[in-house]
Formats: sequence, structure tokens, C-alpha cells
Amino acid sequence: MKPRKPSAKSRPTTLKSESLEPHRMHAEGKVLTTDQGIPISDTDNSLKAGVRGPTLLEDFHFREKLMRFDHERIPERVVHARGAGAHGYFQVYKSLEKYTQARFLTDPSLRTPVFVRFSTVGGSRGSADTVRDVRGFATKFYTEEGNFDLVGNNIPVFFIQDGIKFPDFVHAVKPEPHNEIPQASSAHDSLWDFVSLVPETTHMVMWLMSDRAIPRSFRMMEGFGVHTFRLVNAAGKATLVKFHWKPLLGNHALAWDEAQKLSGKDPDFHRRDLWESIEKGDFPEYELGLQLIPEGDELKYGFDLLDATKLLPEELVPVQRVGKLTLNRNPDNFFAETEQVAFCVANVVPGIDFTNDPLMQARLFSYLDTQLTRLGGPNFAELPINKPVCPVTNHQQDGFGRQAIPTSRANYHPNTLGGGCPVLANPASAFRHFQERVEGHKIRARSGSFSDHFSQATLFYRSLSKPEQEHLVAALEFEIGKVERVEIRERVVNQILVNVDPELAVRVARAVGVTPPKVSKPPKPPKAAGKKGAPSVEASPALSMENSPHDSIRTRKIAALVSDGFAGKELEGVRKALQERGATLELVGPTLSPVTSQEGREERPLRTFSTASSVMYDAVYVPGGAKSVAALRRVPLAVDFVREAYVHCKALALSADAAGLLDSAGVSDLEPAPTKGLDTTRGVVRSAKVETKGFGQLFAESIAHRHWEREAPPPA
Ligand code: HDD
Repeated sequence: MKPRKPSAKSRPTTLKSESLEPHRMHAEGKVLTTDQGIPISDTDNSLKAGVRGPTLLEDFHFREKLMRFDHERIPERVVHARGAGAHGYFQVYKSLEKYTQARFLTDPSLRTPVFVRFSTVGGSRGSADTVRDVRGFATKFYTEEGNFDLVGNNIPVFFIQDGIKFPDFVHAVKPEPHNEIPQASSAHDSLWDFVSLVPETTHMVMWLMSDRAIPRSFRMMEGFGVHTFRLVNAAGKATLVKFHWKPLLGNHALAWDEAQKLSGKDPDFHRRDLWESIEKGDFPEYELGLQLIPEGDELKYGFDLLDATKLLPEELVPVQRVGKLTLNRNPDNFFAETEQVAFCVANVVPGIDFTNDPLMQARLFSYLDTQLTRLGGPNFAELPINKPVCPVTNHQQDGFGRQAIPTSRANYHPNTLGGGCPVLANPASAFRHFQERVEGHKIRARSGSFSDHFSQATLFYRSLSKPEQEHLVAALEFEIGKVERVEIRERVVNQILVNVDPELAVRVARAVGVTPPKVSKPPKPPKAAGKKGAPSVEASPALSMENSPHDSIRTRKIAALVSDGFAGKELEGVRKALQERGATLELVGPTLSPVTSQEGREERPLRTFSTASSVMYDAVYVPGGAKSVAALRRVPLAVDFVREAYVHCKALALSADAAGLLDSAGVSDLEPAPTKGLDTTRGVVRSAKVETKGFGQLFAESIAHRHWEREAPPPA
């Protein structure tokens, strides 16, 4: 079998991918050997004393093969176990030397290799991709000055303020300890028990209940460094910074019902989407955004920039787009690369530094520590995927799995036996910790500046569009509705949600069968900060996904439902309109055998109604052709295809007779199909006749965003 080669379109040449080459094992044209390189000519029969006799201990090939198999598994990550990764590069647009000495941020000619791993948080390695969860967005920059890891999420805040609570939070959100239920879901008693008792979780919980937690694709979600970091320039001057990733394809979500169905129909939906887009040459791209805040302004905005449950509204400090990340190569081997990659918040390069955010401080320890168990010893930085592209020389030694062979007799500092080597780096290019002045009493306490837990939760909720708010309410009804203990439901509603938005609390209370709070006063306007006089905003449009770019349908997948007798010429026109905008049309038919158009041309469906479902597509098109449409109306799965696409608010194009499929699907809230020309009500493009002019274009234009207005009852 030929080795998998990246597709012609992918450009895999970065310094990192070259450095991986000596480690790649190419099987092409080689013979089978043991780990010791001994050629083997039979791997199907063990060595026995007589063909019906016992297997012999001396069969080293048999023992080695089983030994290797018996030890294939390593512990999965304690959180973020399920993930998918890709290689790529980062390039800064113009020098940021005013703020940082980090070379990869000051030299626009540099293409810094990266490896990115996206993940869900709560589920096991084999769990489904589209569950309601936070998504990890971890980037390893292999810079000339060592590895910088930006270990972020697709949500800009976190559940807790101090890392000492991380084990409690993770225990509460993961499957419950007595029966290990539920898998990859936060809809259970222990999580909501924790939330109801720990109000600092409120802001992040609102994000978790929002559409952000069910992204359409890893390629269509934002990323955030969450904490406030420091950039430090060559003169030692620091600037506080918040890191953002902005996807060039915009920010898009699934519908909740769709996400749940996808978990069964295609549990690898996000992983597959990432893989396929890179194979096709549709490289995912994100711009790096920075919010820069002068050192000393940590408390200016009425909350504490060291508090990871707070975001800094973009309307107060704009996000400057400073460079671009491109993912252009799939890993060759999932385990060797995606599973063994080890990120660590403490991996920073000269010019980037930490702050005293107590959540970040805990992370500085935890990531290094967890790899010892996960990767079996202290030498994980020598694994090919983790190895820096710059030289590594030090006096660390030994330990399980050591790869490097130090050649010097001196394994200590200072030394003369090794000529004093490795010598200490010049302080100007070495990592220097920012000389922050700190003093205080040893104290186990939380700063008063961390005490406002609700203002930003309210700000987030009120900044969402109406459909997004409705989705959030429905998510709360679902999640809290699954909580068995009524007292937990009571506490969530009457101690947490009521402080976010009283009307929201009343709605959820009714849905989950608890006493609604008494709402006497009109709700207060939201603001970013609880503190009077601080610069603040009453709404942050940037928090609504509907305000991110929605003008492109590039890389979207559209299904065309066909049977014999479909309108072939029309389909060609629609395909062209979609392709011109970078989208793909896939034919779904009754079988994988060719179908014949009414013009007599054969087309071969890529999928069938049993192997595909509307949840795998961004939009659905049913070409005209009376015979084809009549056949589709007799196939319940085809009718379901149309019904589901409608319910999930996706663009639909139904030509001529095909509009009748909506009746078969029980869609009754649309006016009758047009008798002439075109109609585009509620994202459903219908034409009176096949090949109506402008049909394909109108359809293409309605795909970029969901038609959430369908969720509201139709006007009376
Ligand atoms: Fe974490 C993994 C992101 C708080 C401890 N975390 C992990 C990964 C991501 C994040 C993306 C997966 C990395 C990968 O793909 O391998 N974590 C975050 C963010 C946080 C956060 C954005 C808050 C701002 N994490 C956090 C805290 C702690 C940890 C407070 C502990 C005190 N996280 C871990 C860990 C993991 C991890 C246990 C599990 C696997 C690993 O590190 O390598 O150490």
C-alpha cells in the first residue's frame, strides 16, 4: 500500500515538518520486520511444537507482537481527552517590537511552524464531537527561541477564578463517580449542584449554554487565551495582553437538535471536517488578535484583569489583528502527533510572560505535571511532535524513554570538564522574568476585586440576538430539566439565574418545575463591571455570533436529493453557482448506482439516504423533475431530510414540483409555492418552474447563515 501523501494542494514544508521526517516510518517497498529489524515471513501462525501442539516460548516474534499490543494504550488526558490536530504556520503582519521582543512576533518574514489541537473538555477519547461543551484551541508555536504554547478555549472566560478549585469543577462536570454517567454531557446533578453553590461559574455557564458550545466546525469558531498575559519588549517594558483567534470563515453554530443527532450519525463530525478541508486544500485560517492594555490598568475597568471569569469587552479595548495562522497539513499519525502532543501554559518565549491570575498560576504547574502520568516519564519534550525546532542543550539526564544522547562528560553546571558548556545565554536574548514588584502577607483568600459574579453574565445574555437568547433559554431548560434533585434546580434558578436576568429565571423555573422568583423591579441594564464609575458598556455586540462575518459560503457542503428523472441542466446551474462561491454540492440518492437526469445524463450519488442525513450538510437542494420528485416523496428518509433541514433553519432550494416535499414533510408555516418566478421566504428558495433564472444565485446567497426566524411562530 502506498503511504498517505498530503494532497497536491497542501503545502507541508515547514521547519517542523522537515524535523519530523527522520522519525516517519515509510512502509512502501519494505519487508516486515520485528522491532529489532529481523525479517519475518509469517505473522499469521505462532511457532508450535507440532501443528496441533502448544505455542513455544521462544517465538520472539509472537511475544513481541503481543507485548506491543498489550501496551498500546496510554492514559487519556484528564480533561480535553477528545481532540483533533493539524500542522500549519503563523506569520505576523508587521513587527510588534514596540510591545514584545518575541522574534516570531517581530519579524513579518518569518513563518513559524505550529501544531494546533482542538478538543472537547468533558468527554472521553471516543466521545462524540458535537456535544455541548467548551472547545479547546491549543497552539504550539515552534519558534526559533523555543516553544510557545497558547493553550486556549473557544470561550473567553473560565468557570472558576482560582486553580485550586479545578479538580472540584472537573469532578463535578465529568461523569458521576458511582455509575460513570453521563458521557460528555454537563446535563446532570453534580455539575449543576456545583454551579448552584459556586456563583463565580455563572458567566462561563451562560457561554456554555449558548450556541458557542455547539460550533459548526473548528474552522468556524473563535479562540481565546482567556488570561491576561504580558508582552515584554527588549527594553523590559511590559504591556498586558489578551489573545484572540478570529476565524476567517466567521463564527457559526449548529442547532442543538442537530448537534445531538450528529453525535449518532457522525460522532467524528468536527474531526472529519477539519481533516477533509485540509486534504482538499481549504486551509483553515484564523487571525491572531490582541487586546493591549497598559501595565497598571488591571483594575481600570471595574473588574480585575487577573480574574479569568471576566472578559474585556472589545468595545472598550478593540482587538487588533496582528497576524495569521494557517493550518495546511494533517498529521501522518494520530497517536504519534495528536495524542502525544503535550501543551503547557508555562512554555513561553522571551517577550511573553505571565501574570498573577491565580487560575493561570495553577496551570503553570498542572500541565507539566500531568504529562508525567500521560506520557510515562519526564522525557516527553523529546517526542518528535513536542521537540523544539531550535537546539536543546542542558544537563537534564536519564529517565524513561530518553532519546537524546548527551556526548559531554560534564552533566553539571558549572564545569570545566565540558569546557563550561553549555554556556549561559546572553541575558539580552535569554528569557528574563518580568520584574514585577510583589509584596503581601501569606494569605489563603480571594481578592475583593474578584467578587462580582453576575454583571458580565448579564452583559453576555443581553448582548445576544433574540434567537441566540432563545437557544440559551432552551439549553438551560434542557440541562436543568435533566437534574434529578429538585433542590438543585431550585438553587440554580433562585440563586444563580435570577441574578443574571429575572425574566430568564422565571422562564426556566416554569420549564423545570420550580417556584419562579418574584420579579418586582424591572431588570437593571447590564454592564461590563459591577463597579460605579468604571469605563463600561451596556451591550457588547462582539459577543453575539450573529455579528461575525456571514457573507461567505466558502467550504460549505450542500446536499442535492436526486432520483431518476431529476432536472439535470438545472442541477448543473445550481452546482456552478455554489462552486463559484467555494461551496460543494454532493448528490444524495436512493442507492450509490447512477441516476439518470431527464436529459438522459448519468450522475453517481456520493451518498444514499441511509448513509447521509441533512445534519451533515449546510443546506439542501431538491432539483425539479416530476419523476424524481415523485420518487423522493415515497422515500421517508428523503422526506425526513427536507423536514430536518427546515427544522434546523438551513437554507433549502426546492424547484418546481419539489416544493411539494414540504407538504410531505409536514411543513405548514409557509405560504403556498409561487405560481410564477421565485420566492425566498424564511430561507426557502422555491421556483415556479425548473431552471428559473436566478434560482441558484438566490440559494447560494441564503446559505451563509441560519434562518432562525423559522423557530418563531409565523406571523398570524
Ligand atoms: Fe486546562 C488540558 C485549556 C484551565 C489543567 N486545558 C487543556 C487543554 C486545553 C486547556 C485546550 C488541552 C490541550 C491539548 O490539546 O492537549 N485549561 C484550558 C483553559 C483554561 C484551563 C483555556 C482556563 C483559562 N486547565 C485549567 C486549569 C487547570 C488545567 C485551571 C489546572 C489547575 N488542562 C489541565 C491539565 C490538562 C489540560 C490537567 C489535561 C491534559 C493536559 O493538560 O495536557 O493539565
